[in-house]
Amino acid sequence: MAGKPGSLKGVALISGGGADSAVAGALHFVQDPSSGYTEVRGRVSGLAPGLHGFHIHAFGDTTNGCNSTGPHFNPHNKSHGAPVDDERHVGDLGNIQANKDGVAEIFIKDLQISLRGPHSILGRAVVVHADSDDLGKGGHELSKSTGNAGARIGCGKWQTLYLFSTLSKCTHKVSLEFSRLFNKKNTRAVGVHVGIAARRQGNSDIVEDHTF
Ligand SMILES: [Cu+2]
Ligand SMILES: [Zn+2]
Repeated sequence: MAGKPGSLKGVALISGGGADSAVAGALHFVQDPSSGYTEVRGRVSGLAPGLHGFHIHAFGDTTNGCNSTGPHFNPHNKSHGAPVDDERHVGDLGNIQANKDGVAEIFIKDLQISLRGPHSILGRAVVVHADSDDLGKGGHELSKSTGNAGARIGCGKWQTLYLFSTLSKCTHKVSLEFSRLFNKKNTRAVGVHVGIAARRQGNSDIVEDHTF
């Protein structure tokens, strides 16, 4: 899907809520223009082993850490649920599972989150929680609103510079290369390097090169 003409793409970098948090990750979102499915791929590290609630929250505002990202993105005024439920927030992506090393490999395909249109998730925030999301079925007073997934331990928002739509009528092949930049202890992503290459007739020219 990644190379399909017209695909919409987004990248969100996840970092921890607190200064000493080790939670870090990068997530790639690609939406197929014909089926509407959005694929989420990536990894988040620095987690406790086990399940962690994973959502799109309403606001791409991290000025007060993950707490300023607001509630789950819910443009249709529904109750919290599982990704497979009809009754769910658009932002309900369920849980991600960290292995014994605290690393969660993520691969999700979802039809409700979209990178375009009036209910686009772009500009909002991706949030990882301390606890598992009960998918609305835990019987807790918070089950129907948050899945009772506990503290927000990591979050990230999209950077508009990373967003582009593959040109469908262009004779160039455009590709993006991302690499993450880490702090000295290698525990926290502090930036990303992006190279944008346009290829024509077998020649590759880096046309843009950015570090954020
Ligand atoms: Cu959440
Ligand atoms: Zn929800």
